[in-house]
Amino acid sequence: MKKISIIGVPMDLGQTRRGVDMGPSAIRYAGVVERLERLNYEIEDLGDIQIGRAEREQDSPVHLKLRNLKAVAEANEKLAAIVDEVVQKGHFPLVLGGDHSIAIGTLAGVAKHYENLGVIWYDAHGDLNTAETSPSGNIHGMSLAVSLGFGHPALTMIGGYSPKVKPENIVIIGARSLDEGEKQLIKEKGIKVYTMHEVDRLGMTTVMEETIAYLKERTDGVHLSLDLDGLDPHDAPGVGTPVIGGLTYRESHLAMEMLAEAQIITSAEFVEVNPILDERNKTASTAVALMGSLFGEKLV
Ligand code: B3U
Ligand code: MN
Ligand code: MN
Repeated sequence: MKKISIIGVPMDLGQTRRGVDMGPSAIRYAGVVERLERLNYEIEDLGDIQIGRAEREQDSPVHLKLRNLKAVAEANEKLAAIVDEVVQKGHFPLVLGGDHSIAIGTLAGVAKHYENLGVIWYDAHGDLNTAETSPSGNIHGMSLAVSLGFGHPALTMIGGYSPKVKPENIVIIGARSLDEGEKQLIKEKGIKVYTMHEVDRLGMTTVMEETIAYLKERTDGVHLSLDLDGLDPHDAPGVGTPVIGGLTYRESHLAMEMLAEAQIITSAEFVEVNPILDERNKTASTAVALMGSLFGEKLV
């Protein structure tokens, strides 16, 4: 596929640290369009989706358990519709976040085009919480659960259908901070997870070989949802919830290169870039470099 449509989602309402709404801008500033054009893709930048306002506790009875539910749901409905159109016209949707709550909309737009959409969730976290299990009430920690059909119907029913993905079509890579409820869901549903323990034991080459083989055999398209906090904070300091002991810059490039070689990725999003917490736009630059590898950039 030679045409990529970029969609910016300046969402910061799925968590409580300001600044992640400037993620799309920082990623564009780091040269995403030029980088991909050099690889001979035709790039259409659709600009940014409009995000509503933060809500207050007195605005909604569920606010403390599902922060900014209405605004997050509305933005994701819009995102789903745009992503749906992009896929319909045969372009590759590349979504720039914004916090990880936007995966709800991206997946809602993409998943209806596949019988068995695969998902690679590259993240320090599982994002498998529900209002009941979440320690924070932050929706960015719930987006994968929502896409599996677990959570508030205002979120699970975005795009008019649920679920978007099946548990057996998901691979989580880089996990090292999982809440009790998330661990339970992983066990109950048999979700494939490569925590940092497996990455260290097997090495990234084997992790990706296994991931690719696993997804190739059971899916007809694969969405890459890459949370920059999957990387170690040394390499990606500009994120809202850094967790030490993460995936390196080099491991991440290798992962992207292996995905490019396997030609299995049909949509992608890069999320949680927060330029206010960053060091000289390092995290956005890393995101763009990883996109380069994902779209086929070679060292020689
Ligand atoms: N699991 C915690 C923390 C968290 C999830 N995603 C991020 N942080 N980035 C929660 O709030 O659900
Ligand atoms: Mn995440
Ligand atoms: Mn995360």
